[in-house]
Amino acid sequence: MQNRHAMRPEVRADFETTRVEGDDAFAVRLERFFTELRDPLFALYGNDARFPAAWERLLEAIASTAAGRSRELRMLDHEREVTPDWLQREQAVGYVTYVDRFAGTLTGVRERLPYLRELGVTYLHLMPLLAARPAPNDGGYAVVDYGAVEPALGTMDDLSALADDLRGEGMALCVDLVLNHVAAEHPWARDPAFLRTFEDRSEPDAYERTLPDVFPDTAPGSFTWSDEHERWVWTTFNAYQWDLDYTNPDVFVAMAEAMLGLARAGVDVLRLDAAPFLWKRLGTNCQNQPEVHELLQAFRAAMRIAAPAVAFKAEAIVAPQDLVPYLGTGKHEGKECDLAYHNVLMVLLWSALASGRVGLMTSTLLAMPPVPPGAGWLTYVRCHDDIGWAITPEDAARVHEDAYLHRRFLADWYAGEFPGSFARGARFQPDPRTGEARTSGSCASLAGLESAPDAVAAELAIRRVLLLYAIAFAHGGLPLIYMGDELGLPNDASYLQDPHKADDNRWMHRPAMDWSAAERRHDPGTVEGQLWAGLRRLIEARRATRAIHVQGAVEPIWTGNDHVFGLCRAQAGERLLVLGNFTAEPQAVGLGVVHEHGFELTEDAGTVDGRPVEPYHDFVVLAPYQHLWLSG
Ligand code: OTU
Repeated sequence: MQNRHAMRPEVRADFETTRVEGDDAFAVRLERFFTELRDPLFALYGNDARFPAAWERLLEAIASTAAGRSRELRMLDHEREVTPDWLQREQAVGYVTYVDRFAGTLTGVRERLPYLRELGVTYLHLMPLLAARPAPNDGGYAVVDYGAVEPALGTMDDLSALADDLRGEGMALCVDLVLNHVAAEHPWARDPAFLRTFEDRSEPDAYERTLPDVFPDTAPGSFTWSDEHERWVWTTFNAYQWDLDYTNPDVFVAMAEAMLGLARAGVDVLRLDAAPFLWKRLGTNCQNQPEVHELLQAFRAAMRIAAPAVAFKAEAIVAPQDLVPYLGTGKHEGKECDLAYHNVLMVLLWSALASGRVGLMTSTLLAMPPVPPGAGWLTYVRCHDDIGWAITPEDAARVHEDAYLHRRFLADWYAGEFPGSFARGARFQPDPRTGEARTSGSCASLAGLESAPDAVAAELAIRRVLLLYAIAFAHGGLPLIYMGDELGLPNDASYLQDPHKADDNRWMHRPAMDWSAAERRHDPGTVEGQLWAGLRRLIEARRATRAIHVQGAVEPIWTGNDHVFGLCRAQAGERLLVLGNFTAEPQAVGLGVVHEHGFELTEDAGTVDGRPVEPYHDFVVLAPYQHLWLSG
């Protein structure tokens, strides 16, 4: 209340007149989060003549969203306000897929829910599903209408019906929201005030001196000439993805309205695509600017007032010191995103698998800044994007390695070009100047399933997949299963036949669901059966282990064996030790290490891996790629 006196007169009036009839909880939320909404917007737009009208529209959109919430959604708002860790619990397991590639349409997804229920999924992330420009559209990341579903996938009503079904199954729905750019064909792109445009090359050239290239190979540069505007348009990604100008308050409000519309449809989590890029500043890489965090706080506050059940997930694939602020640090603590992708863990898992050594992973994870209270990671092994080998000189120096050489090694290894490599991936956006590249490829193919000449090699590949998933499941975070990994789907070359996809090999790891492979999931004699059973064991192990909770302590440990990763978790008096062998040979760890951390080797330590484990003298011996779970 005390902050009210600091408000400008016209804003105080707004505060007192924004009401939702018969909804006292709304009034409480408005008062609680009002300054969290107002302060960043005043800081960004306070002197902009367009702001008063934009602000009024924003408050109207917030109030009408709240007023339109069904009784059921209001109960959900309340439930999540009293259970703020709903995405952090041991039951939480996510699944990520494209609608069309999984089940054709949104209605098709509804019909496939029994499959997800059987797997144990509680969170479903559907890749971009709003109306997009015709291909090429970057897999839907070039939206023409934020208020409509892509017609080939269904309608807004279908989306609501799916959200209802999911809620009935205890599954949350996450949807992509492309914040940074719109399709060149979007109505907003007709208005130069919504875009960053330039009369000539002088400013673009000045910016490009410090701008990295996201797609250097297929979409070099960050500016595209528009005949329509007769100006250069800012295009961070592809030439048809036009960056929005967030210095304009109308852009903020238009995007807030899009968010609130998805909340109205019953969406539970918004994945904020390309969040780092929202604010540009000359002389910088135009990512992670302080204003981005002001914008995210304001979006968050608007949603908390209108529909507090909805959570935010940041898609920011940036260095740890830039990443953790998306979870709310400093003055934004508790006011930004609930979740962010743990890209560093994902990269380190594949690095350890290729090198067979865990020193870099252990030391880099030990150096990670802690997650702010209340927020959590998303942990994952694969996603729809390439893997960028984000290993810094500081990370490498800690284990006396050379970062550049290690990155090159990983790109070579996962392209299947390094001698002895089991991987069958491909280089993505190679940079001929440095010889570096990112990596495309499905989890199974990168882990050696595609190249396996016989059953023994295939078994090792399956074990590699399960080892990576085991660490992602234990680490602390909401773990995500990328569609197809549960069945070992290999690379898919069919994108090469599609002229709108052929130049983007990320499509090789975006296969269509193979439902005939899925039918083999209960047959233990098949690859599908082994992977399915392995993931089911992991999901059950999570559910039974309270120390898995995201708010629990996460402590990587040195095991005394450079091939075996160790991770301690602790929460509410319960503890977990996970050990993982990253090589194809048996590896021993001294029992002293286990005891020193307060654990005993129990007979059931191998249950989650599915293979027994026995002590050998003063050691525990892990089979190739075996992982052990010890409770304490
Ligand atoms: C995201 O990725 C999506 O995940 C991609 O599939 C899209 O192509 C892209 O946005 C454009 O919408 O650079 O290489 O720090 O890493 O936003 C992928 C965030 C990307 C960026 C991320 C981007």
